[in-house]
Amino acid sequence: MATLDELREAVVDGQAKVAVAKVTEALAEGTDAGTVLREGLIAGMAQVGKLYEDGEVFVPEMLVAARAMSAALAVLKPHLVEQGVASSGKVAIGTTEGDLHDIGKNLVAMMLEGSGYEIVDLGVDVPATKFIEAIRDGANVVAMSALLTTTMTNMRSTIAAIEAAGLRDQVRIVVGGAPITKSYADEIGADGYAEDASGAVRMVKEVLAAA
Ligand code: B1M
Repeated sequence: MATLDELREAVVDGQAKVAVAKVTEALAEGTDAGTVLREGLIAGMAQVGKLYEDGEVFVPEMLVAARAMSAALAVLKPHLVEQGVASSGKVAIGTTEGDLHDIGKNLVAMMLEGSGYEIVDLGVDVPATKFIEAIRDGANVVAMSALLTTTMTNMRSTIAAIEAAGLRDQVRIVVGGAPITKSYADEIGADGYAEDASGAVRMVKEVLAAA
């Protein structure tokens, strides 16, 4: 079986050590980091999501798969640097209030960090007050991630809270996550939307250039 198939399987089975070994092996074979990410890790996680939807796995299995993915991502991180991106921003990033999914957010944070941006990682389940605090501490970009249809609405209330605090013109706001679309981002008054982590790097660069 090809290394990327084995990697995908290790994520689905939640085998962190095997996933780490397979990432190392794939890189040693000369597979580029983006391919390892997309065709190994993200493809494995997508499979877990499908199995969960079909009632074939449950929350504990999703959790161990997520741990395997995070362990493998840590090994991949130094190889995921976007090249040639201008860096002049302090990005406060977090998953919206009520949302505990952090793999996509971590990936976005790591790509931005690799591109030279200063990252303030606020973690998961982040209330608007924490984003506001980060803006007052000098963040000029707020990056919000949401994976649940029930928590994506907290992006709108966070933007409203930033506005109410009189800070909206000091900060660019970018959003993303599986249920988010460009039209939703426009509707809630975000400055940018990206579908994936590489897109987020391009988006942050664009919104800062337009500021
Ligand atoms: Co959850 N979960 N989960 N889960 N989980 C989903 C999201 C779900 C789609 C599964 C399903 O039903 N098929 C579903 C949501 C349904 C919905 O809202 N419509 C779901 C559910 C229902 C739940 C619970 C409610 C389950 C329960 O308890 N009954 C619960 C909620 C907990 C909570 O948050 N309050 C829950 C819990 C969990 C675990 C804790 C077990 C675990 C998360 C562990 C962790 O993150 N540390 C988990 C997992 C692993 C998933 C799936 C399987 C995988 C998510 C993931 O990490 N994907 C997911 C199914 C799926 O996505 N197919 C699912 C890989 C990651 C790289 O992709 O996060 O999409 P993603 O990030 C991408 C892009 O979206 C984008 O870039 C990333 C890289 O390409 N992106 C951005 C993300 N943020 C961005 C920000 C940007 C720009 C781009 O700019 C700022």
